[in-house]
Amino acid sequence: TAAPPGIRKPLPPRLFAVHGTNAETRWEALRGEDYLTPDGLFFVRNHTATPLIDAAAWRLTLWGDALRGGPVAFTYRDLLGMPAETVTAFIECAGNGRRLYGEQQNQEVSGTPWRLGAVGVARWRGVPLAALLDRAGMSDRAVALMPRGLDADYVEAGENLGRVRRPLPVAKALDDVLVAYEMNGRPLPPDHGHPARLVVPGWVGAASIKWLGDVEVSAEPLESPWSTRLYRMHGPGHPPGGGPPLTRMGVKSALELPWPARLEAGREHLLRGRSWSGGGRVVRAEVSDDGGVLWRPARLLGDRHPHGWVRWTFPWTPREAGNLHLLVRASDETGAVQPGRAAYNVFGYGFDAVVRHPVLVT
Ligand code: MTE
Ligand code: MO
Repeated sequence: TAAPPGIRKPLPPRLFAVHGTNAETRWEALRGEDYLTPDGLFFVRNHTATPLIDAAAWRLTLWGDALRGGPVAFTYRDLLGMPAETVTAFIECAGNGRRLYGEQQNQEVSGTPWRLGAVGVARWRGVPLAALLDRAGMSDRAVALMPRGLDADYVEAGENLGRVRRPLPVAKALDDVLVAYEMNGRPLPPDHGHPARLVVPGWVGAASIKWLGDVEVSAEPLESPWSTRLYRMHGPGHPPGGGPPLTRMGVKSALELPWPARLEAGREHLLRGRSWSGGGRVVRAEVSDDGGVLWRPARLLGDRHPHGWVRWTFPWTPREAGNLHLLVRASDETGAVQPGRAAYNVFGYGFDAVVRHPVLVT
């Protein structure tokens, strides 16, 4: 089935300078789409406006007291000339599902009220950050990196927090972080970080800095508001000042249905959906239509990338008209299972509970 009309992003960002974008994918638009989220349906989360950067004039500078020599700048051509790697990975906002703290747990949280559409899977191609650090001469003294975007300073409630930047542990950088210049086989679109962005597989989206301009390589720990205040769990049950900086995303599932969905009674519907986890491959997805008493397994489809999602189908015949909820519960290869309730925190990060998808059976 084709996506319903009017849900693709209608105009390219060249025509508008949008000051802060929170555009989430509609899950029903993914129905009939392939494994990857098409660029035009991929959610966008910008703190300010999408900068338009000329790739030919762009430089990525590595600098800091943990380089053996001075700063090293890479051009776009330099990147294209280095050995490339490809990774299929989701990017997901830490606050994806935030709205469900209110809708489902009756808890008030602050931040962009995403439902479940602040996630997408793409095939990213670029150069491992490890290769750039190696060329720049990172010394053994390095303990922290600070990748920073070229977009404008972010001003929140009158306070200038500076350019979007978040410390990245050296171990993760050396493991699987990519400096990506392609998304789904084409140069990165402006909204997704052209000419180059980080892709930090499995971790909160905020780690995947777009419009990457420089990376500080430091012998001392580094911090920014995106690590000290934002992207930590605050509130009752969490340490004063917040828990540790958020890294890996939990397990989640979504149905490729409108919210609420309308389905006809007395005939079989082939439900489709996707489940994913920052902890590793999803190995099981189960569906319940009776509030979570009886769970039946969904059929997992082929493609399963460790940092991507798994698609599944579930044939379902609603018996009679009325309102009900469809529930999906997934587990990943580490044994993590979606809980019945997500852990409350003031900013509403990490909503990983089983979602009650409202359905009107007609
Ligand atoms: N990088 C920069 N430079 N500026 C930003 O506003 N937003 C971050 C991250 N990288 C952001 C950024 C957040 S919070 C998320 S969730 C992801 O980018 C979103 O990536 P996408 O817009 O490509 O979906
Ligand atoms: Mo985000």
